[in-house]
Amino acid sequence: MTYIAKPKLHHPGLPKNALGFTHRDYEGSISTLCAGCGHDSISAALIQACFELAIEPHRVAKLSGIGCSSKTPDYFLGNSHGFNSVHGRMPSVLTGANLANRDLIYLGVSGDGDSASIGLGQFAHCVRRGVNMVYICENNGVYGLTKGQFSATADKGSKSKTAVNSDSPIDLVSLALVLGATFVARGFSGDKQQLVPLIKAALAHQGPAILDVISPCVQFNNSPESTKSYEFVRAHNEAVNRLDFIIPREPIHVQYAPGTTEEVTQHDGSKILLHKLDESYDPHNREAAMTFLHAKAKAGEVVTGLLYLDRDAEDLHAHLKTVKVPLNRLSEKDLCPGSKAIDAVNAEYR
Ligand SMILES: Cc1ncc(C[n+]2csc(CCOP(=O)(O)OP(=O)(O)O)c2C)c(N)n1
Ligand code: SF4
Ligand SMILES: [Mg+2]
Repeated sequence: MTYIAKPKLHHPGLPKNALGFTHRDYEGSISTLCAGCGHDSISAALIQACFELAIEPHRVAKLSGIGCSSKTPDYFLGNSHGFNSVHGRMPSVLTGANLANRDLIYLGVSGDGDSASIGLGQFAHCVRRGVNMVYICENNGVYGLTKGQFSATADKGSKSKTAVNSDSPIDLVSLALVLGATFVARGFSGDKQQLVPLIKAALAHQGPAILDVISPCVQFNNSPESTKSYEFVRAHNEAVNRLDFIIPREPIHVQYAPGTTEEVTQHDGSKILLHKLDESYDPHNREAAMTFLHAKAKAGEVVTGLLYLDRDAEDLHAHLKTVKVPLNRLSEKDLCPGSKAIDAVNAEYR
């Protein structure tokens, strides 16, 4: 319960990360979600990823919309910045915050209703603009918070208590690829081993990192035929790769057979060891990724893993050529160069 504070005390033997923080330092309030909700597993994966990366909590800004999924930022990183925006409007608020202060790590947390229904336009524009962020959609194919209406990712033909969905679903991963996202992945809340390194790699990515995480709702849309249920994903999960994520200061200890593992260096020097489960799958080919996803979806498979990565990604600040100093730290002198400078600029257009 959010009003019950977690005890501050913890076992003195809890492991500490490079900053001397324990896992507890990355937790938040006690969750009010239903027992078994996939969203809680994603919060746990986020806590583990940030603990292992030794991220300073005050450097993270969590932004969300409205929904059970959008409530979750209260349940992790209690010492970080947080902003719960309006339904479907998280991306524009995140974009504004990112433009004002490029020094923070931006974590957008949303749901399938929040992102693919009311917020579809906002989702599209923040991706195509290249905002540097990790965007997690906790995808259960339903409006959980408002009691089970179909969202825009619900399967065609799926049933609620009162209706059958006749609309075609939107696949956020395919959409993110079309829109130019430079890091695209799909995870499953029931597979933390796959999800934690995906989150870590996304956090290190300098650009829009889209993570669609299938996160079953145990109250609604939970039939075995639903492509967002535990049963379905466990039976049809086609993982194309698995990752080990290595931060720049860490040596690589993992042994791997050449040909089956690819070492990918990101802009910040972090390395992704990509263990290929499907050798034919190339996560650097946007067009091939789209074709592959469509073929597998037709065959009833749910593809998970790192689906696309652009190693040379650039973010919105690079596109706009903004200064390296965060804009909110510029002084009046920097922002108002004086009438002579303005006259010179105006003269260029005459
Ligand atoms: C402008 C506006 N329209 C509708 C709502 C009602 N509403 C609240 S949450 C929600 C859907 C949430 O679904 P999703 O984003 O998938 O989150 P989930 O609860 O499934 O995690 C809706 C329609 C609202 N809060 N604001
Ligand atoms: S209604 Fe569904 S999405 Fe919301 S907390 Fe319960 S299980 Fe999770
Ligand atoms: Mg939902």
